Amino acid sequence: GDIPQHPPRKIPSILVTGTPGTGKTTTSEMIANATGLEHIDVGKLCKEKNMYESYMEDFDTHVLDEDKLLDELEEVLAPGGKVVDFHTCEVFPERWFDLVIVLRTNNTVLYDRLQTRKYNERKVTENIECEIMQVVLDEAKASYAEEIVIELQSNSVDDMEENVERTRQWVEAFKRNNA
Ligand code: DAT
Repeated sequence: GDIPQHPPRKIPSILVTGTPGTGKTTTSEMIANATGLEHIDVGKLCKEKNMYESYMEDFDTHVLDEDKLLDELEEVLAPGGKVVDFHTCEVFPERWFDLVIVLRTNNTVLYDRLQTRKYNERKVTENIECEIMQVVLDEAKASYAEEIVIELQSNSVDDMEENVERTRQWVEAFKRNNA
């Protein structure tokens, strides 16, 4: 018989991804407030539960313990109703998400945001290059069905508010269609 694609969900789960500084956490928090979905900040969770295998000093970056993270999130994501934010998306199973939002920010705006964060110069450059090369967008397109991946500009507060409102409407439609 047919293999079910994912368990039927009445309430969707959304992944918000993008290069660091594009606005994932801020936007996800606003989506959670607007929709009642629960915000899961994966970066914060990794820090709190120390889900790292090692640390790369040159890149000022921790290497993720993916197995530990996936085990932790599997139960949390099972019932749906989550807005998950993380800077990479290829680690997650496709079945977890009904919508994948990739936030995009132009170089100069992103540069300023990363400077403000006191990232070292190498980390700033890495992330700007990642954004220019649209690494996360390509990753999302390679990892999820084309029709559930959307790219949204996140350069201004107006952009952010529009993105949140658009997502709120999408969640309402999903709930109506799956009631
Ligand atoms: P991320 O979670 O992708 O690393 P963030 O939500 O922490 O990004 O945002 C980084 C900073 O930039 C934070 O001070 C909020 C600001 N910001 C994010 N998106 C924005 C937008 N669309 N317009 C204006 N400021 C934004």
